Amino acid sequence: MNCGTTSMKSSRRLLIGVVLAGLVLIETVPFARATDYYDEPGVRLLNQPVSEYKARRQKLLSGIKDGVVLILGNVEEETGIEERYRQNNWMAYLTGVRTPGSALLLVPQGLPSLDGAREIVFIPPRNLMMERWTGVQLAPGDEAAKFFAVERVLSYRDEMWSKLREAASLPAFKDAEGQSHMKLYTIAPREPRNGFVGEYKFAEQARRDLPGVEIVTGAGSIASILGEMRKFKSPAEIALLQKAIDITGEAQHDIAVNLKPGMYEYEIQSILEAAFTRNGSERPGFPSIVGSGIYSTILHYSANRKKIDPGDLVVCDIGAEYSLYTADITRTYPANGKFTPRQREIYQLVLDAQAAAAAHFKPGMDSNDLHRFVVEIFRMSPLRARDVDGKEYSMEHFFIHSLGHYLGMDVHDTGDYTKAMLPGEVFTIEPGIYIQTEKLGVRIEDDYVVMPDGSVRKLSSKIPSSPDEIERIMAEAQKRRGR
Ligand SMILES: [Mn+2]
Repeated sequence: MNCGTTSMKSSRRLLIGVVLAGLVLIETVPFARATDYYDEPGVRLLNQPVSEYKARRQKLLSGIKDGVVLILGNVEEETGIEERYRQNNWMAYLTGVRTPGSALLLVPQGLPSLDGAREIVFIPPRNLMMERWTGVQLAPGDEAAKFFAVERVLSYRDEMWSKLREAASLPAFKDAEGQSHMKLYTIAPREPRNGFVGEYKFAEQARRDLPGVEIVTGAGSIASILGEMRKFKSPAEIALLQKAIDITGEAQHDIAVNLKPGMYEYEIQSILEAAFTRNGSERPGFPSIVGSGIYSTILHYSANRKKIDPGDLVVCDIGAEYSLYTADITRTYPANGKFTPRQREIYQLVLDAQAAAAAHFKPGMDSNDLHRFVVEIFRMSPLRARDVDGKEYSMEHFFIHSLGHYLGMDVHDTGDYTKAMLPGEVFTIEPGIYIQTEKLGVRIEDDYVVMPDGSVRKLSSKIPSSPDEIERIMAEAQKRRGR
């Protein structure tokens, strides 16, 4: 964002003035209809059936008897100037609601409803002056309730606090002295951290304004219940992940046909992220890693500033996000289109280890079982390399991270890694070997789902990873470029 900085600043000042003027106009305005532009699929609600969201809310509540649940959505900072708005994963998972500044209040069965409602979404009231800047907003009310498939959509935040006070004063929560002992289950950090400041402040205010109410945020609270729920992907979620993976495949293809020595890593980044955007991805699910030469051995290198040299390997660890679900696919390319014999033997070992791990999976295993299996494969290999200490080691010495992770709305998705992996869980297998003394790093990462029969299916099987095929694709592209 280089040009236009000055005008951006003055329009921000203007915006603040307009917002103040607009406050007097905040009220329910009747004419936001289904024909408004933001009603395109995937713009207002995420791309899943509302029945999915409802089922998740019911499942969450099935274990809660002694209180209510309040989930806060993300607010839009600086009206879209600082960064693009993204709903947080908890709110998105339970409602699909994308509206900035929203919240969800849930009352379990067995407790009295709040004026007939157990599922209430709060969204900001419409503000006509603001809408000139942010677009038409859905108003709280019956129409929004129908869209979101909840019983009420009320006004954030005044009505949220009045509903919380109403819940706390239910007779079911009161002791003989009339003091409320309601539990309020929410997701909030102990300290205000990046991205969770609103949640932290909410918990603080709840402690202050709702006397006697116990705010439950710690371990064993809804964050861990929801975290375990999020591990299992429904067919609708797997379809979104598949879309994210396919887009990432397009990006890997564009890397393979454009990569050549003399380019900068950031040029490759721009090519792959263009493929993301062109194919409907909203953003990269995590910072794109394009690491060449020595940086192929640095795991979370994402500066992407180096010039790519002819003999380099280039590790490209990337993932498109689609409707808030992210892929995570790594390919390693020879910069000049051909692996050296040394690069190829390391590459083949990593590729074989990945295939062996997927084939080795059996129901009841956890991710650690697969990790140990791959460590053993590397240990048994006859290959050797020297580390920076001058000593020679077998290959498991150069495999320094864990074999994989759950994948979903977070790239390192939620859930307990010590538990056996079950059908519907999506995870990565990404063995890697990183030999700094040879500036040689290889990582190959694909995305898998556990099938109902307990086998493992590779969701990214269409994205080439065999060294022969990578060399063939790169050679054909070089021929087309005329060299
Ligand atoms: Mn990964």
